Amino acid sequence: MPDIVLSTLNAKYIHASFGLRCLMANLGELQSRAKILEFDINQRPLEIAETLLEAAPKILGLGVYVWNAGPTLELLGILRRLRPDLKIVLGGPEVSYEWDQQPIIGLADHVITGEADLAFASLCKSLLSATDPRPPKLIAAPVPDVAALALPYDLYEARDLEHRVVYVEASRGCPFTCEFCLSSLEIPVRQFPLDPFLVAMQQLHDRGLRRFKFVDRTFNLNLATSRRILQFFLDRLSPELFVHFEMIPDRLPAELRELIAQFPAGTLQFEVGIQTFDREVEARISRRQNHDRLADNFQWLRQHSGVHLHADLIVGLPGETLESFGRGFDRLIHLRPQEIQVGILKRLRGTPIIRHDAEWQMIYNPHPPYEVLSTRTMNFGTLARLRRFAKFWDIFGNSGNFVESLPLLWAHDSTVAPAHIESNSERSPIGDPVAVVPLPAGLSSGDTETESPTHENASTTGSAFGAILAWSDWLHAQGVKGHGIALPRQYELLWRWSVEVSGICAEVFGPALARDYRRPGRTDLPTWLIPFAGSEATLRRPARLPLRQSRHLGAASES
Ligand code: B12
Ligand code: SF4
Repeated sequence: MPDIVLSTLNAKYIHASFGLRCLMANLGELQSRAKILEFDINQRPLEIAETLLEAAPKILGLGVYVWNAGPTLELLGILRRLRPDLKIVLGGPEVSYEWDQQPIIGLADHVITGEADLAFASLCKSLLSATDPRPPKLIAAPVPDVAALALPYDLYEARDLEHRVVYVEASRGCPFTCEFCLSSLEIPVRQFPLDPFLVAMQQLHDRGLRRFKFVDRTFNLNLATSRRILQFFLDRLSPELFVHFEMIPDRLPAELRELIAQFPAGTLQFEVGIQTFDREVEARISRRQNHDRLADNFQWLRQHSGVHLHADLIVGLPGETLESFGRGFDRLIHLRPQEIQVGILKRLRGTPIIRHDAEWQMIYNPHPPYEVLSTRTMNFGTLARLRRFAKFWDIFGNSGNFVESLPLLWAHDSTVAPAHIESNSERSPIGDPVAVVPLPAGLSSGDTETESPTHENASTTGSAFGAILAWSDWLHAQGVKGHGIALPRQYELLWRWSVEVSGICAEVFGPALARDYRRPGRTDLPTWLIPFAGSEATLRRPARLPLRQSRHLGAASES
């Protein structure tokens, strides 16, 4: 039986906890007396408690994050009652700030705030030795010298390497000060010594790992380090290799471009935070970015590299309006990232964004993940609408399932067959409720979804944002929920909205939709789409990459 159990509830099974492995790696001689037991938030606290109690540890260390704060509180309630003698130690970003307001703290024996790689080991030593005086309940971990830390990579097991997202880090901290982000508090930036780090990457590679996910906040900060890491992977190219980095968007000097350009399409993924394009909002939340350089870098990446670009925008920042967010979304669409993640602002514990609460009437949900509910410039209804927009955009835009057909929703009239425009002078731009084309034979009429879309956004009609918002409003009006929509139904819904309701030409839309359906290598086709199938061979996605990325890649390689 282990004396120490390190545990957490990950966001999903596929996410391995990197933080726990860091603590384990630095336990020194106590490591042989410790064990990691990981769970995910879809498991029931009662079942988790059963597994933890079976292990019968003396000390239980639990990693608390915004995604697991609720179930972890429930878990602790159970454990406290059944094992009052168990020493419970909490740590992680969620309990590192504003602990005095959290009921979970009352159930713990000790809380270590900040980076606890070394502090957890010291606490365990004290708790397991009878001689030491009782350590305090609240322990602020001194910022560790990362050069002195033992690296955790050999703690990834074979099943992690095969089935889970494996996180790695070459640096900690961020020099920027975006007020919504916890990393803005983690200054200064500290680099792990590069040689031992690359040795560890080599060992992971030797063990078969081909998908590396870097958690560094700003990978492209230190040019020399970024270059060496990129060169490391360039020297180990293989069809399965996939490397994810988080980048700042306005820094991509020639020395980095030269290496990036050498990677085959789909090998690199860059997650690029844009968050907002509104100058005033940016200044208000202390975020600095150069828009011209950002646009130039995006254009270069799309034209000269095969990098999969995943860009982030935030809804609900103080002072952001529906219109300013829409303009930002359209601007980003023009920069052509393969994915745009639309996230709702969260008021993370410890972040300075709260200084705007009074002036911008920021109201947040009191429960994790503390999403914004209403602001002076976006009321509850608007935010609810944008939350749906984000979900539907993810299903229909980011999924890569509709790369050819979806843009027709906001495309110009040039995409409509000229003969059709002439024969239907009533046809208006996207959003007009003109049902002009009958259902293709075989498409079940099922629940009739031919109501008019809402038209609150005349000002945004014609833009990608306006088009997707109108589509999202319509889906909502049909009672469609933003999850669990079977793929054939997605195709059917998109057809109905585009052709029946919005009046897009069926002869243009049908073939595009059929090609989208077949792009990932599907050989079948819904019967109602068969008339539009054409004779071209089925388009196959490259099988080696994660599904989403490969669908986008399939589309890019055809254009
Ligand atoms: C990987 C990751 C994820 C993964 C999940 C990983 C998992 N295990 O399940 C995914 C991609 C799903 C994810 C999602 C989200 N994430 Co995230 N994510 C990260 C990321 C990039 C890396 C975490 C990591 O490994 N860090 C490196 C390790 C070394 O640091 P660490 O985990 O903090 O661990 C140290 C300390 O916290 C402490 N510690 C940790 N565990 C324990 C346990 C004990 C007992 C002790 C004593 C100490 C301790 O010691 C560790 C070593 O120093 C961080 C940013 C970052 N770079 O840290 C954000 C971060 C953790 N995420 C964050 C957020 C806000 C989110 C989202 C809400 C974002 C969103 N979509 O809006 C979602 C929520 C998902 C959901 N379902 O609700 C915040 C967390 C805020 C909070 N209070 O928890 C972070 C810090 C980003 C930020 N800068 O704001 N995320
Ligand atoms: S949003 Fe990105 S750049 Fe800004 S503080 Fe957070 S990690 Fe750093």
